[in-house]
Amino acid sequence: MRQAGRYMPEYRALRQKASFLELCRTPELAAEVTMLPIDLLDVDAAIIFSDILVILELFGKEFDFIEGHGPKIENPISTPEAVKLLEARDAKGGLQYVAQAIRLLLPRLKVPLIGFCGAPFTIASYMIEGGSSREFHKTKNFLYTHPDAMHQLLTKITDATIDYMLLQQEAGVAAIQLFDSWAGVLGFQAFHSFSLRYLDRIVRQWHRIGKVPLILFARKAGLFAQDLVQLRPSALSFDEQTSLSQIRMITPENIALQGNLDPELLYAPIPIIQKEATRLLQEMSDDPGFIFNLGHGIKPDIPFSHVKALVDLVKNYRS
Ligand code: 1CP
Repeated sequence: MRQAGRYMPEYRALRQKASFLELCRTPELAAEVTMLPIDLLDVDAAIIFSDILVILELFGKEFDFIEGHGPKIENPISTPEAVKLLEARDAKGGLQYVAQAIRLLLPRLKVPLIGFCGAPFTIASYMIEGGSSREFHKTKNFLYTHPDAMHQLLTKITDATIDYMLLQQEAGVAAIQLFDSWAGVLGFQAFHSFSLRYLDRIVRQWHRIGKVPLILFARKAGLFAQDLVQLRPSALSFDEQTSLSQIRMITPENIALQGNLDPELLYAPIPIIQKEATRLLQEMSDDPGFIFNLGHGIKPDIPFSHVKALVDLVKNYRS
């Protein structure tokens, strides 16, 4: 959940020297940033420093991160013809730098390393919008107007995603988290057709070829919890809009539940952070399959000391 990032002075110092994409594409630097939360916060697992959008490289799509603005993707998809022309190269060819960063990290880490990628609907939405969006008008227009082309696009992304997950598995990650950050913007029918169906394909395929656990995170998708549980990933991760103890009632014991403290809480004074985090820990204290996490990423202007106080509290908590 963006453990590393601009809220860390050490990360900001590295960013003075290199752009975000340079950090991602240079294995030694990506490894260095991955280590920051381990060394400075002492968290129980590392997540490889990268971004869900690097998979666009496999499709030959140029993109960049604009300071203060977010991602910008060249030639966004707007026609079925553009989908037909899309072809992905092998992850081995295009994303070898991620595998190299993973390999550099394994001997340095005493905690498990998590790999990750974006889920097909979320990646498709960036390809169509050309960047961040609040309303996803272009994506929704495209999927309703050209459902066949949307399915073709999602199929191509699904295949590339599985290939990329395998690359990370072979490089040695201990688990893989799949981020469907924007599935929650879809209506009931559209969610089932354009997000869930492809998550299902990935989870089924992973049951066959995956050797490491798959953690599925779907943001603002608590309403669809039942459907997500039925996919049977190793773990499900939710944002702060849901109650994990309620979701546990419909989730078999062998599926871990991860989440879901509101990252906005980290702006509050430390005693309040401690009180709210303790509440979540107590809510889930009888649950051996609970993994404490935030509901999503840490904002750049959150004080580092607040994050550190939260990690210390969780690590010292005894029910
Ligand atoms: O912290 C870590 O070391 C993990 C690395 C990580 C992860 C897991 C980053 C680094 N990004 C992500 C996932 C990611 N990226 C998601 C899924 C999680 C979520 O829902 O928050 C998404 C949607 C993105 C796309 C993205 N990356 C955006 C756009 C968000 C939007 O509103 O559309 C932006 C701005 C980024 C940049 C980014 N990615 C990561 C960092 C540290 C940063 C900031 C880069 C910087 O300016 O230095």
